[in-house]
Amino acid sequence: MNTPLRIGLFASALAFVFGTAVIAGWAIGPIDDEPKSHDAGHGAENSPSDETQPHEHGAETPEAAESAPAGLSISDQGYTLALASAHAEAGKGRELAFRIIGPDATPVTEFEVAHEKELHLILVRRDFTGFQHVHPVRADDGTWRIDVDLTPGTWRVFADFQATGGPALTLGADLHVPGVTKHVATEPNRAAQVGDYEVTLAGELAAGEGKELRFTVTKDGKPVTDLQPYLGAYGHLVALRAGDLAYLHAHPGGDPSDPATPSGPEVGFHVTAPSAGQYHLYLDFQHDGVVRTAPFVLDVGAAGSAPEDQSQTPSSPTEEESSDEHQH
Ligand SMILES: [Cu+2]
Repeated sequence: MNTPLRIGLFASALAFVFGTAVIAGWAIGPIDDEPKSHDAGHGAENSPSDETQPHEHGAETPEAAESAPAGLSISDQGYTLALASAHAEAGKGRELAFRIIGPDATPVTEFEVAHEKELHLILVRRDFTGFQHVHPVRADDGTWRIDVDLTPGTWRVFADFQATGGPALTLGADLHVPGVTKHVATEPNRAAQVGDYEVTLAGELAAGEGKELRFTVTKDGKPVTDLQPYLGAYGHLVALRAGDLAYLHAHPGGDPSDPATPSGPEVGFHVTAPSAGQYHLYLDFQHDGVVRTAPFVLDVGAAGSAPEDQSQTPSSPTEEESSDEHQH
C-alpha cells in the first residue's frame, strides 16, 4: 500500500475541503454574548491559595456557580470554536482541524499555556462510549490540527483554552461521524479496569456543593505509589453531565515537583457538580510512561442529600459490552 501517496491525496483533498470551509464555516463573526466573568477551563487558576488545594475549573467563585456550566456553548464571550467540518470519517489517522475565532472575527493565534499546553481538546462520544484527551498542534494562522481515531456516532468536541488577554473558556461543538452505532446502556460504577490497573472511586458529589472525590490506583492488586506527572499533575479529571455533556475539568491539589505531594495510590479532586443527575467521569493518569483513562459513572443527588454509598457496586458492564474502547 502506498501510504505516502494516500496521505498526500488525503491531505490535498482535505486542503480543498478546508479551503471551502474557511469561507463557509469560518466566516463566523463573534456572537455577541453578554460578557460574563465566569472562569472555566485550564487557565482559571491564578489564586495562590488554590495551589495547595484540589481545585476545579468552572465553578470556583459564587458568580461562576450561578452561570451556565462550561462546554455547552460553541461561542462564548466573543470566542467561537469553528470546526473545519462538522463531519469526520471513522477510523484511525483522520485529521481534525479547527480554529478559535476571536472577538475581532479573526483566528486567535496567541494563547496562554495551562498545564503545559495552549489548548486541551477533549472528544467524547455523546453516548459516552468514546473519550479522547489530545493536544492539537497550532499553525501560525491559528489553525489547530490533530489526528484522531473516532468511532461512528455524534461526538462532542471540547476546546479548553485561554486566549491571551481573554477569559479561560471551554467551548463545545458537535462532530458527526457516519456509520452504524449501537446503543449502550450505562450504569453507575465505582471501579474501572484499565489494562492491568484497577481504579476505584470513593466520595460523593452533591449539587452545588464542593465535594472531594478520591481515586485509588492499583496494579495487579498492589497500590501504585509512583504515579508520574502528566501535564503537571498526577491526575486530570473530566466530568460530563449525562444529557447535555456540561463540562468540568479538575486537577488534584499539590505540585508533583513538591516531594510532599504523594504520587499515589490516591489522587483527590475537589469537584462541584452543577446539578443533580448522572455524571460520567474520566480520570487520566500516567504510570510506566503510559497515560491511561479510567471511566466512571456517578449519580449525584440534590444538595445535602448524598445518595446511598455505592462503593460495593461492581464495575459497570458497559465496559465489557461496548465494542468501543475508551480511548486515549
Ligand atoms: Cu490536555
